[in-house]
Amino acid sequence: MAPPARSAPRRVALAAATALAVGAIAAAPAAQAQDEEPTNLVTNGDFADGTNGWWTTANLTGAVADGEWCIDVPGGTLNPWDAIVGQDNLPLVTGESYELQFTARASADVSVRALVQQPVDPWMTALEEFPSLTAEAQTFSYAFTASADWPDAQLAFQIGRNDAPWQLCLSEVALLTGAEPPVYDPDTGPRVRVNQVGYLPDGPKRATLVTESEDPLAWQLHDAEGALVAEGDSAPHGPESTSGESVHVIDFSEVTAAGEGYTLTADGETSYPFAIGTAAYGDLAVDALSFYYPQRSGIAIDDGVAPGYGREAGHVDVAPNQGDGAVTCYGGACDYTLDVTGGWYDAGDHGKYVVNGGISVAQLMSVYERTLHAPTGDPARLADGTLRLPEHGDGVPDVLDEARWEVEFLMSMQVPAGEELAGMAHHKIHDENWTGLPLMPSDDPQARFLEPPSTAATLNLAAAAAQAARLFEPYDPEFAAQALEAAETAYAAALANPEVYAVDRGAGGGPYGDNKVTDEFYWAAAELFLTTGADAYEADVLGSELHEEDVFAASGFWWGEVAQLAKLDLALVPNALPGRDDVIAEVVAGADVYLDEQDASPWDLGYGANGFDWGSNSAVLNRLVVVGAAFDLTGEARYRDGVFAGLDYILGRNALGNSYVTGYGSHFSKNQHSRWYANQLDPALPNPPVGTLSGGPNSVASTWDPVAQRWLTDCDPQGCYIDDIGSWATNELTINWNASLAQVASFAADQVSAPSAPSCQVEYLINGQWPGGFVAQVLVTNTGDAALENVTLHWAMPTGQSVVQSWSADLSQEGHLVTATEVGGGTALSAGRTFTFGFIGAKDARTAVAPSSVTCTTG
Ligand code: 9MR
Repeated sequence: MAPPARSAPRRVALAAATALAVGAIAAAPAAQAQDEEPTNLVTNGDFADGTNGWWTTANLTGAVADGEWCIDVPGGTLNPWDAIVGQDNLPLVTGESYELQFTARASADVSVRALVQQPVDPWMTALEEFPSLTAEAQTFSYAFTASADWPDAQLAFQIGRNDAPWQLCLSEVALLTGAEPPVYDPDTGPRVRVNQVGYLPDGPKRATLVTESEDPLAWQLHDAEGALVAEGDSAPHGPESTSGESVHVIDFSEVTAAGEGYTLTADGETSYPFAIGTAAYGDLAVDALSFYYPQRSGIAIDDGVAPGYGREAGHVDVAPNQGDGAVTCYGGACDYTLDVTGGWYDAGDHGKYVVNGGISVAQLMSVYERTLHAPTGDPARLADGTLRLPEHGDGVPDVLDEARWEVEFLMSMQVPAGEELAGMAHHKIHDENWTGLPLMPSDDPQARFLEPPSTAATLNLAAAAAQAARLFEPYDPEFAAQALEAAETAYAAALANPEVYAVDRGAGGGPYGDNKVTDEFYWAAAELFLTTGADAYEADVLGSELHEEDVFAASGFWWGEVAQLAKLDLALVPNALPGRDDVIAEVVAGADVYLDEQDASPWDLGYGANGFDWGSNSAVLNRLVVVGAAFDLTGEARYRDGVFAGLDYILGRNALGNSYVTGYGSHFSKNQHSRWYANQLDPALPNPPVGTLSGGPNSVASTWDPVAQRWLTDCDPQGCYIDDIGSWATNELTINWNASLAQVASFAADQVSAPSAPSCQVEYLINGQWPGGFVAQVLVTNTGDAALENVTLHWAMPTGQSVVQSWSADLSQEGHLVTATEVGGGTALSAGRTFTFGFIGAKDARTAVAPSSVTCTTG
């Protein structure tokens, strides 16, 4: 990456830094003195004059000796800012670079927070660092460039948040003008960029070579033993805008032999190792879904279930938590309280937001629902006992257990009957003010409040609870009925209050504002239609202005744009909507657009032509969800291949050579912004669990967070990312982003083996229906040359239908899945022959439809 372009800095002599900021970042090298001397803005930084010029919070005492100020810090404080030493009135000038230097030692190993910031709310920071102090004195040195004129900036060392008392000794503090601007020089690894996890054996295999060469370059693929497996020439592409690099594409798709530890060499560089094989995708699906359990609020996390992540329950009514058991509205806006314990923490913060909870849990439920209906779907991968969560043995697929944790929370956010806006959902619940890092959920001392209800949140609840109702029906009909009632009440309340928009008071939690809710109305109507088949919801689906609109062309889906979720489910979940084929065609056409954009990119990255948004990795993955849906709908291999090629970018084939999934690949994100996976700030805390997605590059990040502001001032979009816990705008973890990863990983995990015996062809006919019933006929034909033994069929029963009585096969149902055995009386199906069986089914008022796919197994 090119160094930031700036007006010529004044050159100064600085003492060499002996301690550096995080990982890949190095402060700019000390420059030679030229004409201008640096000014030290700090008064009495050598403590020659005692503590003159300095202030502390009232809980600190100290003494100066030999130019060192030693301060006794009390234990038992929770926030970094519960104990501060500082100095005010430091004038900062826009565009000027400064160097903060100090020497510090501590009686215990602690990390503190060093800030140069506004002295008043909103306390915007020009510099935020977390130096780790030890008994040995270390000199720290941090450069930054001011992006605003602050005549009265504050230097603050926040030293609270420790259980035990300790002593800090500070000396030689200086804030020098005329510093070299900081340079971000991330470790991008080998210039041969590959998917560091694995390529589909019979799928596309491409790598991207970063090189200035204009001519094709020779490449060699070696196996783990170093044997040459294949070779060829790269295809020059030239400059590419999202990366700011000149690149070539290397295509080794011809190699199909599965194996671990392959490497690709070109232009004198050898890639990180990778597999040809999909084994890792099964693990990735499990890990991406197991991310949610330690993200749960209101329950102790069992270390035996999630090793390394055990912790006390967060936000139950145990001090210092004030608890989510009886939460009232901010500013006394209501006279009731709600028990909103449970749910998932949204992200690295302790807030719980209905809008984002809704899309996240919907995507998780769709992971499960896809396995029911897609031809390659394998529900066994998500069965009871498959994920790292505590509800094993309850007979319910684990992914549904996890989803229920959130759906119940969403339902608890509903305004009670009899109150104003009854049936609406409160937009969010979070702390009065933002908490600091690190802070375990169980240590949060703040009051928490319900924020006002909104139409968007209400419709998110309606959509998610409606989907839950159809998925829980066979496992827990009582809960399914409760969820449906909550969904229908919410939908009615939203119709009665269609323009109640979230108001953000700008403190303590994310905004999640959304003033366009036609898409949420459409989504909720679609889910309610799919679950109930009711005419009123069908009419609302067909009547939505979005039903006729191409909702795929403009952008992918995300928490603020959910119309695609409606179309995806209308296309994928069996139903009798008039004109459903048009919806299916629209999904496929949307996938074609995404795929065309992806194919045009030398990174197979079909995203980012207009810059990279907050959570760009989720945007990339959500587009792949659409491409995967096109595969499920058409069976055309190019869509499946597109999903895998698109995953390359997430897993390391990118400008930074970084896999954005913790624990996957050779070089991966691991310092995501989180108050409790805050290992970067406190070695006693863990990094995020394996399978955690980072938000990813954000090309306007520098307008948002202080770390991005400091380091990402001159980045090309793909490079606007830093694996630093302080960069919430590029490197947070969230429930919605991991849901995107879970959907794509689960799709990938299902492509390992063909689920149907290839020569077994099934036709499923509904031969007649009447109020309350239907008759179905199933024909199984052996299109191959050899006899098929023990033909067994599986399908998911469409919502609203059940088997009553069958003939010429035995039908049994478990969960949603019907299994037909003894087909043809259990005899072998000879080549070219057909078996037929049939059944009478019961149905609700809607038209009975065939399942989306029927799987045939033999042998
Ligand atoms: O993901 C959200 C992104 O789309 C918004 O642009 C951004 C600013 O409003 O907020 C993001 O969501 C954050 C939320 O507000 C608070 N919890 C952490 C979320 C991820 O950074």
